[in-house]
Amino acid sequence: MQSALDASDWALQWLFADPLILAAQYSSHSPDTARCDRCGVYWRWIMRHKSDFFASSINRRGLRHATLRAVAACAALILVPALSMAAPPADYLGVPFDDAAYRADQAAAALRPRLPYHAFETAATVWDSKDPKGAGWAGKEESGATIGLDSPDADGKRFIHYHVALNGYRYAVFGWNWAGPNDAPVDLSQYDAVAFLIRITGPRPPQELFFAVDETESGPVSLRDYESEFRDGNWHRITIPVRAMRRNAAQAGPQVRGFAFRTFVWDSAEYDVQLEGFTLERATDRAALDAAYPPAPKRAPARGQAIPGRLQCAFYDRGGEGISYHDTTAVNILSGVLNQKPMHQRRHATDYEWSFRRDEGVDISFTKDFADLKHKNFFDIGPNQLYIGGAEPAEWCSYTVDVKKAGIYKVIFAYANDKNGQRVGLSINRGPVNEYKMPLVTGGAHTWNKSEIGTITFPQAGRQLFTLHYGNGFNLGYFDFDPVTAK
Ligand SMILES: [Ca+2]
Ligand SMILES: [Ca+2]
Repeated sequence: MQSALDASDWALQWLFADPLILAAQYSSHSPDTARCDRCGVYWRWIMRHKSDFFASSINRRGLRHATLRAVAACAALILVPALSMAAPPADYLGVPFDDAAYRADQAAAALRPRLPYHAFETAATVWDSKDPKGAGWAGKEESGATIGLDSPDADGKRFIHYHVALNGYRYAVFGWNWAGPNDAPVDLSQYDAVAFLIRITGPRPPQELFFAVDETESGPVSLRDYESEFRDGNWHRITIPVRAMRRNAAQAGPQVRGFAFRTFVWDSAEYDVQLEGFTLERATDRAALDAAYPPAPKRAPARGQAIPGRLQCAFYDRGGEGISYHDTTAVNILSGVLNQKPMHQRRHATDYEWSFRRDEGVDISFTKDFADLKHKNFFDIGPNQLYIGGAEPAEWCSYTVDVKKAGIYKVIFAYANDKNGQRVGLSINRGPVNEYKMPLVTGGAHTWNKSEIGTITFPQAGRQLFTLHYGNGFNLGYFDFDPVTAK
């Protein structure tokens, strides 16, 4: 285990380093060690050495300072979350990401015909602005966000009205449930599209707005693909084909009780969203629907990324939130938001890089000339390297890997981390998490290093499920697994 507590190392660093960093480094993450043990070790060390402070006539101010550091570090030990021990559910067999198939799908999507304007007809109204039912809700992370029903206007309509003010790098989610837990939900599989009227006003509208049925039932779909000018202050009718919504495999079925909107802002935003009605529609032109959204071609199951070899962090398995990954923000705040800004669509890249898996929760970006290559890196990462960014505590991704030979492998990691990012964890087949401390704090989320961080043992060859656990502060590029000894 890479992270075994080394008291003397701890003590030396303690005197000179930021206790929060130390706490992040050493907070408990071993399944058999309680967090308080760390505090205890730290405290015992202080007690053991306190006489030294007096004996060497270190002034009381110094001792006070040291004690304050200790208290801060102990508090941080409690506050800094451990690496997640979560793993894919036991019945998940692993659906490896197939990059060649992904590229083929993207190319096919670019050639798909647009659906004709009258492709759908209204079939069911589940929320009516004349007779609204249900209740709204807003996520906890917004500041100043409210959701409610407007007073009836002259036509007797009552709009769902959402107001939000966000200051910098924030995620917001709000929704409306028309059916309670004891009410009958709607079987979405009976319909072909969801439709609603929306108007967005305000001094700083969001760059992107994402829609999902229920809070977790489907992956969030960017509205921009369905109405590019939806932020112009006018009412717009948005119709999203059900086939365009990526179903979340973690959820039970197509029974929906409401809908959710999500936004993410990098700077700040203040806007109002009004919604009128919410309908489910059936296709009037099924041939056009089939042409625009053909069924996925049958492909031979991919074997996954091979070991020995390179494992690309962005090539995590298919499956969705809670199945093949856990991410704090349901939208991809990089591919789906940041990299949709024109200035981030660099000339050295293509849509493949800047939109990579944009409709999934894991936050993915690519190395850019103006961010990653403008300064000296510890190794030449090069442009267009896909990486997982937006890393937050307790996030994880799983990979189906094809282990060619059992044995011990060097773990060589291409990463960037600011001073907060210190550990990653790897586990095989939902087993214990091996933790790795970074040999170098690169000093910036776009300053890249590649180095050996330890070893890992694959006890058997064949297809296996591999889980990567990470905390905040990282950008995670790829792992190389080089054999040390092969059985
Ligand atoms: Ca995310
Ligand atoms: Ca994330």
